[in-house]
Amino acid sequence: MRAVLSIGSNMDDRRALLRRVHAEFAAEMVAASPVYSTPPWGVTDQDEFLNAVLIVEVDQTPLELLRRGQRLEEEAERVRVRRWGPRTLDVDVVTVFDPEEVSSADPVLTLPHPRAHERAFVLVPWLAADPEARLQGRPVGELLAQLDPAEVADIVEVGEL
Ligand code: A4P
Ligand code: MG
Repeated sequence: MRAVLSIGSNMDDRRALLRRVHAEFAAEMVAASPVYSTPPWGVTDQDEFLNAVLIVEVDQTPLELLRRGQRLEEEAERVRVRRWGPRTLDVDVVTVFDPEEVSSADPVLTLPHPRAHERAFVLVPWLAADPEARLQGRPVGELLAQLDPAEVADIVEVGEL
């Protein structure tokens, strides 16, 4: 199956933490976005994030992929303090194609990720990694056009992964 992963960090050596995820999936990588500096979304009194999107082709189930991401979070010594709060590493599964796009309302793994469509820090990198990207049939560029332009303009490219 093909999966879109959103990775983010706003603590410690952020770029090195994102690179660790990239290294984990190196052999399965279809495309990777550049790295973006992004203002915190949700809880705003915290440091800026670095975010990126990876598109991977894995021989795993969606749940196995989620667990693999969570293992990387644990290896980054992520501590869950509060929802949407500061974190060394977050690995979210944005959506999965197997070969059709998978839908799941399971709270353990909701697909597509329920907030992906409203997050410029997910959509901007995803579109950079895949100009043809679609979420539930809708072009990602179209979803981006519906967001606050100021929010989109705040997603600033800061080099390669
Ligand atoms: N879960 C369900 N569906 C998924 C999915 N598609 N991908 C469950 C990943 N996890 C999924 O996540 C809580 C639970 O969601 C997990 O047990 C998993 O089974 P968590 O990572 O433990 O907690 P969290 O990340 O604090 O909560 P949440 O709601 O996942 O937060 P988000 O939505 O990940 O937001 N601002 C910027 N600029 N950049 C960011 O990367 N990230 C967040 C976190 C907030 N603000 C941000 C950023
Ligand atoms: Mg998360």
